[in-house]
Amino acid sequence: METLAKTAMLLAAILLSFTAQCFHSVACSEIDMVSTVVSVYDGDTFTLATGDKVRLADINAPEMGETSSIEARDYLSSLVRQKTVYLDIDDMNRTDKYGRLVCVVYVDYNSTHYLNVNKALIDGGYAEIKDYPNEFDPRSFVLYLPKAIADHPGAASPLPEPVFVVTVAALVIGLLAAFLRRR
Ligand SMILES: [Ca+2]
Ligand SMILES: [Ca+2]
Repeated sequence: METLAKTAMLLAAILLSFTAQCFHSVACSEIDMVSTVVSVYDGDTFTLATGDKVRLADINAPEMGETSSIEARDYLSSLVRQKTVYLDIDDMNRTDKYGRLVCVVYVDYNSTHYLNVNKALIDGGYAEIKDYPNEFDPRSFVLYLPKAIADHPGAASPLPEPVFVVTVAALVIGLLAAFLRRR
């Protein structure tokens, strides 16, 4: 009986951590705002048609005046200027200390995928990873994000539905409680 209870407890713990990961991955690929970019300041900052300034999350491009700063700015400009951008805004702080929206930025890549601009700057060697405290983990960035996942989190997710995982976890915990009561 004790072994069974231990097994059930272990199962419940695994399922709960898996559930947390599901919610995390869903939260990490949401589109919070759609706008157009009117100007690009440097390799990690631009201005939207709404007047809001955006700072790309968890990356660092050279400041203007530093080596390669023009190349980084021009590359970011080629990806976003006068284009529609899909912004995943940081749910933890929303803006940085300068009032800029902290975002993972997506642009249309093709009919099925967005391009992750933050990741494109890293992969192109124009910016480096700087993992600030926010909702994002730059190590989990993928270059091409399926639109189905970003627009309808969970619907086309390769992960099991969070509701299903929660139900199974609740069942396991219920069983565990029943075992403990009978001891
Ligand atoms: Ca967000
Ligand atoms: Ca981070």
